[in-house]
Amino acid sequence: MKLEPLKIQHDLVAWLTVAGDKIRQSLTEELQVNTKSGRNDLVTNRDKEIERFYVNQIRTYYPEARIYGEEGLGDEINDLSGLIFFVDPIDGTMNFVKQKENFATMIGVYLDGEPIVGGILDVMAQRLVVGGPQTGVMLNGRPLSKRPSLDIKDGLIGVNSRMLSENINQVTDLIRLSSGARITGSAGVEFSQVIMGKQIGYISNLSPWDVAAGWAIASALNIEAHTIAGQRPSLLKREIIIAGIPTVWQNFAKLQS
Ligand code: 2AM
Ligand code: CA
Ligand code: CA
Ligand code: CA
Repeated sequence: MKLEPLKIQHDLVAWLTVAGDKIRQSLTEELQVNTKSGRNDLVTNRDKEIERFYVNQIRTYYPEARIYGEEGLGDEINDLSGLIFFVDPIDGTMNFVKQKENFATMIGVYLDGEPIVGGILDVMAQRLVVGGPQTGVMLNGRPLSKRPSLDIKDGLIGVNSRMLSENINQVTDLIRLSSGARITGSAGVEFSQVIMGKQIGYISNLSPWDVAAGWAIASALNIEAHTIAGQRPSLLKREIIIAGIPTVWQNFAKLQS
């Protein structure tokens, strides 16, 4: 099989756009909301419908690929071999239910664990970032360049509210060094902020489908992603991820030692 990153990128743009249209059009329809692991971990019928749409598209156009989807309509994934589509149909389901904004739909594509392309659509802002190491990065069709280096004191850092309330020393210390913390409640929107240069970093406890799209796009810019131990994301389990321009990890690691 010949890999064509640009073709995959075009397909992601098409599918994310259709999914975004579907989600916005159905906003006034009744939503069935259920809990998963706890009262703050929600899933709706819309999450499942959109994942089903992506799975159908991927199975049709990339039958050799495997699918790692949050809502379980894809495959069971225990290793990263071959072509894998990581699918998060609605990222920020709590925001989708409560705010009707600040949520994303996203897909990341990897070959043997290496980033190929990712796409994140902020559904209500209609802001689409897409790209990867071989294709470059676009924001709504316009190219984005590498992020300039900034001092830690000159940038905002996104975190998730649970991590802040758990009061992990390194995280609160890092926030104190920065221009401040922002809590959006959607990993996709947070990664987009870093990719667009509106935040220098994002720290959260994330599952593979939360990380895959953002990391694939970010790896085309000078944005890194590390685990607490300084390794690259495993893409196989939930783990704390520190993403950002290099100064974010450098300062985080210094606080650790
Ligand atoms: P989700 O809405 O797709 O589940 C909220 O802080 C962010 O963390 C969202 O991107 C959310 O993705 C993600 N997240 C990951 N695991 C979560 C969990 N167990 N409960 C709530 N949000 C979770
Ligand atoms: Ca979820
Ligand atoms: Ca998610
Ligand atoms: Ca989700």
